[in-house]
Amino acid sequence: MLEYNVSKGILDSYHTKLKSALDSDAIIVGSGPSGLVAGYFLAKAGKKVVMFERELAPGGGIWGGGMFFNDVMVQEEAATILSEIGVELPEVKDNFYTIDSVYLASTLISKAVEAGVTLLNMISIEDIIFAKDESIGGVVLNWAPVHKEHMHVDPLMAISRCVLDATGHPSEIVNVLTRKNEITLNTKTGKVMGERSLKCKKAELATAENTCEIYPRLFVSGMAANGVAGAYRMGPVFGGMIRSGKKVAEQMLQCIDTEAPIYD
Ligand code: 48F
Repeated sequence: MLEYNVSKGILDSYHTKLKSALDSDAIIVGSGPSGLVAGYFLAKAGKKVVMFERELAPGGGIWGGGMFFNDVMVQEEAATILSEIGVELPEVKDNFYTIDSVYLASTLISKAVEAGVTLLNMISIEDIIFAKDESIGGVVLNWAPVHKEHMHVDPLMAISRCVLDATGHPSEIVNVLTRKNEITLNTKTGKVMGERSLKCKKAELATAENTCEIYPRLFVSGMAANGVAGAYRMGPVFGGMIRSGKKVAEQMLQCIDTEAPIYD
């Protein structure tokens, strides 16, 4: 009977979680630093937040530090945000905190989940759903191994008041939106401008600046925001990602408090 109860317990619990995730205030695609910080602040504000992550381990690019040396750098400007979340900071040196990347990833994940984010890993978002007025009304999901194995399996769908593309360098959600539909983005050219090469200082400032509602009810944060806006990359410096996560949460809160999308 123990065998039966273990299996039944997991199935009951997961299906309750997944069914509830089908209708939320905010869907966050990607659980890197910007997505986790955004999720934390949205959930803290009392919103129903669902985060989809295609990998087994949430945390995105935090774990690997720089070239597997598992430390990351965070500037003073982002330190207050980390303290607010409950991340303990080491001593500051030359305006930088060098933070153990395993500690940062695991703490941001646990703080986001404790705040109330429903984090569903091993699920990949492959497309978006349009609401009646052509704003974004949700996402199309499938098990990540279905994509990895190129299986022909139809997906399921989840609706939401707003969606965040926090997929990092590939800006996957914005790219699928523009590839499949003739739409205009909130960028200088109206299109995806593509990521530029590495320029730390400029890229760090640009990450927060480029964080925005890129299309009605679709937001971008972190490297996805820079990739869409034609900005530089920056390597293992994470202050911009953290500031971007907090900024996008504030923008999404305003969107959530407007009228809900209407569906056909
Ligand atoms: O890349 P990632 O860590 O995003 P970020 O918040 O942070 C970037 C930094 O890690 C680093 C950097 C800092 O200086 O440049 O690269 O912009 O995390 C993105 C997460 O999204 C997941 C992916 O597995 C990763 O964990 N992801 C990407 N596409 C999808 C996805 C998708 N279609 N569905 C679900 N998850």
